Amino acid sequence: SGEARFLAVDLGAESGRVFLGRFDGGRVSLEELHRFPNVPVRVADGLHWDVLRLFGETERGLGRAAGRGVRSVGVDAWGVDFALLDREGALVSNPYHYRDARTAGMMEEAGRRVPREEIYRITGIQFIPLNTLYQLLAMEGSPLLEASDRLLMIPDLFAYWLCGERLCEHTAATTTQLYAAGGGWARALIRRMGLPERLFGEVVRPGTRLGGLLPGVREDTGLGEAEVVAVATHDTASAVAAVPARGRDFAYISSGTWSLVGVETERPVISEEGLRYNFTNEGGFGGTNRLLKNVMGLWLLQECRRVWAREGREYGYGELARLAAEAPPFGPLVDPDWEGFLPPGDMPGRIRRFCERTGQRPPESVGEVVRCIFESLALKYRWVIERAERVSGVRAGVVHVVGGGARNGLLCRLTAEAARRPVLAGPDEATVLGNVLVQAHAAGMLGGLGEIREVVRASVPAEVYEPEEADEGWEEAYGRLCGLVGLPSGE
Ligand code: LFR
Repeated sequence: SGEARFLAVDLGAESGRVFLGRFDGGRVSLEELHRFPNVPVRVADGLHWDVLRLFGETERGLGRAAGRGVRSVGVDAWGVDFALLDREGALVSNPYHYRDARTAGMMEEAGRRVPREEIYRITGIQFIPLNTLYQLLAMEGSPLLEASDRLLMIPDLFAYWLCGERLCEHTAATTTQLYAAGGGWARALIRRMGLPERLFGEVVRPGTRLGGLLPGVREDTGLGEAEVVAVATHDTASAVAAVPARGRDFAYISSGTWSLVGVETERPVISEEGLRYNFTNEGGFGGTNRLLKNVMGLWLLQECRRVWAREGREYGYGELARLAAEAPPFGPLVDPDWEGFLPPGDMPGRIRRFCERTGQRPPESVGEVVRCIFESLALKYRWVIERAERVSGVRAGVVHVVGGGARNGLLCRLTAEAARRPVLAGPDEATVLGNVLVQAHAAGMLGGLGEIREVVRASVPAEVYEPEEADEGWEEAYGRLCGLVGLPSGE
């Protein structure tokens, strides 16, 4: 048949999934083959990802496509985290989780070695404690680092375990804050930070064919001829590639554990204003740039839900949205990006304390807490979108919401109201679609980004949320949110 089949592995902070993607030249469809939880493990030296288990589950998923004529496999995952390999390719230790506390104080330490402005000018990357740079500084003097010969980002590690090639893919490498905004490792910066330069190896562009599966993988999965493709391996890069936009006048929100909010530009935008607002410039497919900010996202809700469940109150996400819809609007607000919300912990308690310290009556019922989270997120989206427009010169006439958050009708509606622009929601599986369609590109079936987006538009209808007429409640709430941004509400 004229249909090509691709396997997409998408590793997220909450779960990993394996999909079979079918592409007939005009439309793409997905079949979920396997889904597994991604549960970090805390041991004496810190919080880790269980990558061996994740790889085992990945192989199980891939095995479900045995005998189905798969052309290639692509892996994407969250950014900034990495594996260290020794010179024979063995994993030196279990990768750390970016929410591990060891990076405390490391942004300041980096600034003592190279001034902040200079780090920004070289890399264009936001200052956020989870970056690879700060994780590596925290490992200074560690015997693990001495034993290491190569650093691979999480998706690079999986590609290596699948096909034996130890290579770094561009979009994931940009998230390290050790990569030059113009492309390539920032070697002088790496040296000035005192980090071992040998760790940083060859970089490939998204859409590069890496080679066939290792014999062991063939045996474990029953997949024969499939090859491995380096897709846009940073999950957010895959998601943005699959935003069903026409033209350039749009903002996007890639909405999952994080909300990545920004615009697309032709090249990195590095300016004083960009630095002041701490915008990041991450690499996209086809040489594009993603000018965006990390907004804390549904993490706030995920952690509340985990804490409530521990107290014996189990809520599904649907139920939480219903309770929030019934709660009164324009109650207390938080800055979702307050540092104190970053680590795992008692999120309902932190939200309560944030409100108390900023002179607001804290939310009480579960519905009020969720409403507070959703309204705070929607207003922070507006804050970021307006500043992204200013910094980039892009006019965001519409906001595309992609990822799991596109299924959250209440949050989409609140976003349209708060941001005073139409929201186009979907696809919810943008990351997987981006992964599959970059493989179709590597197979020679699709040209550039414009064609990829055309396929997404033809395959998945977007849901439209139009904002109502200007609303005083929202304007008042936005003023309050602006007053909270950047306040040190430290615990
Ligand atoms: C989203 C994401 C973000 C990155 C964060 C941490 O899944 O990849 O883009 O900032 O996770 O890696």
